[in-house]
Amino acid sequence: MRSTTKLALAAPATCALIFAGATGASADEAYTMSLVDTMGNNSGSKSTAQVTLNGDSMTIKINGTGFTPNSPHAQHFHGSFSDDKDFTCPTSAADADGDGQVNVEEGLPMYGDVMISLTTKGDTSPKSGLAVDRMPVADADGNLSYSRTIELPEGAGAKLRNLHVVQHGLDANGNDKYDMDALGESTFAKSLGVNGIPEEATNPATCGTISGASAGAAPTGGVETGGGSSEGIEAKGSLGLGALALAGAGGLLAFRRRSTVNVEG
Ligand SMILES: [Cu+2]
Repeated sequence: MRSTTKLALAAPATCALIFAGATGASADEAYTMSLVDTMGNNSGSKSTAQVTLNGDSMTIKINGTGFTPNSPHAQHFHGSFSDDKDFTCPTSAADADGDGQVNVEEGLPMYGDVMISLTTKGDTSPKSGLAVDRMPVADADGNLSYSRTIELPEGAGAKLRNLHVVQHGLDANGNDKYDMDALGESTFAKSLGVNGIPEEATNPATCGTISGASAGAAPTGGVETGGGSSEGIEAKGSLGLGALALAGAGGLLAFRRRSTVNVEG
């Protein structure tokens, strides 16, 4: 009887610790994200992303396979820092023109604009969304590896759970390179004034949500698949075709005070 009482008393303390971790108040937060082809784009790519947050300092490590070899792969956190948006990873339902590929324009209403550009060096704002010269390059075997610590805009760390990672670039016709023969020219790049970019280079290859990631200060081997569900998906916002070129992060920093905290554990 007595030990039962002790157990009951112990529970709230455990909850409090988890809560502190989830808010980033006293400990690093860590997430292991599974990035997969939720779009049905036959990219053949998949990655695991490990994100560690300490306030607004984020360390992200991505390791993936099945990428277009010797080619750059743009990668971003997409979505919205706002709590009242429901952006998430697109499914094949986003393929509006039915060509078997969810391209950038078709994906944007579901996955939202670029919030953070996961470049290898220099600027990480949305302005660097198409900075392919600073994006990771897959090796000759199609393996991609990326690691960087990024100082996020003030307050962004607490809102990172609202975002998801998208990696771009696939090889639709299996000739180990980006070319016009498979899918033609990227209408998205063209809309931003950049001509001659193959659609293969800009189409999304993988996506994964933080909210669907396994959380905890010490990530275990268990990896959940990220965001393949169509539940709760709603096409919100404008197409925002100029989004990648959008003015700086300044406009993104009007964070609302968080009213609820999602606790996993
Ligand atoms: Cu992106």
